[in-house]
Amino acid sequence: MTMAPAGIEQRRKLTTEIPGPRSKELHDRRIHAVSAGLTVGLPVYIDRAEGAILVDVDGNQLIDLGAGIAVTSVGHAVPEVTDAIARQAARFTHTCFMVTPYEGYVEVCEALNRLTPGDHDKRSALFNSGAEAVENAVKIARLATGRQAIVVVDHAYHGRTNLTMALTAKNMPYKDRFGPFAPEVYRVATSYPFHDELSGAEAARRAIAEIETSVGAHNVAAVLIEPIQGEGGFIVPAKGFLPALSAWCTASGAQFIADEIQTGFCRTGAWFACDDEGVVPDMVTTAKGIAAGMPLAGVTGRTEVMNAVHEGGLGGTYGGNPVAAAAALAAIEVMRRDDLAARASWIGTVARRRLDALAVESPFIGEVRGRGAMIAVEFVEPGTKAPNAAAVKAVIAACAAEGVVVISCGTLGNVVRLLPNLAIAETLLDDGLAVIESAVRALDQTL
Ligand code: PLZ
Repeated sequence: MTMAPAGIEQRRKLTTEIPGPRSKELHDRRIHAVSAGLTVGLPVYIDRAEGAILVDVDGNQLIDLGAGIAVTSVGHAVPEVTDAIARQAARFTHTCFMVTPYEGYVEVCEALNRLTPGDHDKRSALFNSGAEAVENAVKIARLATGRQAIVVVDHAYHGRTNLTMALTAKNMPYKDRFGPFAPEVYRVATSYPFHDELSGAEAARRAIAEIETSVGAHNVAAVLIEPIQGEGGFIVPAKGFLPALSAWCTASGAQFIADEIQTGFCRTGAWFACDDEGVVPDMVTTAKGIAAGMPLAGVTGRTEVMNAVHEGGLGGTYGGNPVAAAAALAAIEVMRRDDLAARASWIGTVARRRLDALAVESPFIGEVRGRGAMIAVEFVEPGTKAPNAAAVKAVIAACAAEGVVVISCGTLGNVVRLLPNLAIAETLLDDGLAVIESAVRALDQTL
């Protein structure tokens, strides 16, 4: 069985203003049906998508430079993935792996054990969402070490469930008035070279001193960190920071947990961001890009840690759902076959060349950074390093009006991030970058 390809031309095309009349109608229905607690990003309602093009209900074709927050890394409606989903959906959609298991779950775990950093013996467990994976990594680390303290860093984002809210740094909108939060979570300074101007070794010394003073090494079950911080602002730590923290964990008997939920699966030019400095985490959490949009997440760790858990200690009704597992296996095969890690690096080179030139020209750009196809532009008040969230809003709105979907991040809302799918056509990437350039050049007039 092969699904007919949607055949959407990989080209930006606007037929109405953005949002168009049908989108406006749907938005009105949404307001009367959906909780106001959910963010309204760009209120353009999507009808179908292919590659890097979103087609809205008014027939506009938008360039997707967000990939649903680093999820559809192989592209939208990739036939290998949609076929795998359709085939598996026709065979069976659910049994519950804990009741009667199936091969797809085992095969995804095999792939995670093989692809995550390090060639030691590993085991994995599958869940539904990134937050659920992080929760389980913490459960396992606590059980395996017999310790309770979890160390996280400034600007961290790990999810919105109760435990992961505690792990996440930013109050608004994630935590405000949703407490009380889980105990035994300790936050230390991160490495943010643009602002702290510290080397990786210096930033690690500062973080480790804070841990040893305020927590005590022997109390630490795990240090949990995103190897490149995502929601917090695409913060790339200075070289040496992650290796030093990882070495400290090994020496202290704590688990070093890399949250690769946003950075994983080829996004940064390697299978995982930790590969860049040869860091081998004790545990890795994955989600997002693993399954091309189907909900799936994983925890992978050393066998002795993952197997320290008593039988029945881990689970959930849907975790490792067979349809999501089939999508993951197909997506992983596309990444391998098409070497999407190399393509991510190429995207980074192309985008950085143009954005670096733009930064020279625009006083609103403080820094362009990132790795591979995880690219960020931090906006500042001209002549300072003070955050400029208004510039970010203006750039994103100008891009949206021209049919280019880009999203923001940063604890202070001061970063534009690009997360295109890794197979995006060169013409679309160029067109998208040209729209961003015009939006930034227009800031002088709008701000
Ligand atoms: N860890 C590193 O990036 C999800 C959040 C969107 P879930 N990031 C997008 C929003 O505003 O809710 C994320 C992440 C890292 C964990 C998570 C959580 O993953 O699948 O959203 O639960």
